[in-house]
Amino acid sequence: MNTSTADTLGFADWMGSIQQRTESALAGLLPEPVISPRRLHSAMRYAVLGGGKRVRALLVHAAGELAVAAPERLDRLACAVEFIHAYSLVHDDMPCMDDDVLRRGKPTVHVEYDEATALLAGDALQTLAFQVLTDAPVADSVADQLAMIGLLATASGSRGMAGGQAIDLDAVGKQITREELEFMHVHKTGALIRASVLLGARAGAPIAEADLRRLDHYAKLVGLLFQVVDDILDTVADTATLGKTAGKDADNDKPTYVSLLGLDEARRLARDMLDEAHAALAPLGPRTARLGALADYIVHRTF
Ligand code: GRG
Repeated sequence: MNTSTADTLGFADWMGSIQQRTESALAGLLPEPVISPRRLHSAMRYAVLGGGKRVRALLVHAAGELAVAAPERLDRLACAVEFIHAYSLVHDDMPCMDDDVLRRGKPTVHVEYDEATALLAGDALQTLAFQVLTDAPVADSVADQLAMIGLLATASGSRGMAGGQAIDLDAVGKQITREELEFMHVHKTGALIRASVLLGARAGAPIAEADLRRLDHYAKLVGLLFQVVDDILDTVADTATLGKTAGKDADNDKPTYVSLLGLDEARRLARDMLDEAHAALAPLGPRTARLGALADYIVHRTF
């Protein structure tokens, strides 16, 4: 699908087509399971393929369309972000962290394979994410491409997602303030979502600084919004719908937006943040319709 075809699609069809092309791109970039070490390659494919909403890939493409970026570049960026995301889920589910047995409606990687394989599959997915960003152009200059690789590294590392996960583990069983909860989620969940938007936006024609700041504000809100809704769903949805164990946060005595604010206030916060996300996009005009629709989807999703 080229960009002009993408322009003519309604949101649901566009979303389906990006999810499909992301699945194919991921399958093409992952090592085949017949290549040695077979068990590790099989576990990597199991962790990544055949599940997941591909929210981060959708954000890469929606932001990339704004910059009229080549769809092939966006596929590569979307895959890099989805590989990092998949690695984080594999490690998060392990007994040393959340100790969960169900993910995307199937047994978690350490249950289906074993703990050592899950650890290695996560490690290898993380490095594969960076390898795919060095194998082909995703920007107009090498300097821009290096900056984009740096952006993903920062978003994934100790000052981004991994740091947020460390704060999350430390918060178990503790009373924390709303500011501390927000700080944790801006890093744990928000950093990679924010990176998805910024990478897409930087893959094509230059976008004015002021517009990039607006997109960044939108991305920060959407990252946090994603987590507020995740906390609500963890409370109100069932395991079959979520494809992961419901009520896990309360069981693990983890502070969440629902435990801190209550369900009604958490829902109100999600509505307010959604309004603010739309307001951040408004000055950029109708070109941001898909980013706006994605924010709506993130709030109204059921899993
Ligand atoms: C292990 C370094 C490291 C980090 C783990 C992201 C994360 C940090 C842990 C995941 C735990 C969790 C359930 C966080 C809530 C938000 C979140 C990332 C949910 C899962 O993302 P979705 O809903 O998953 O986009 P799919 O399966 O649709 O891709």
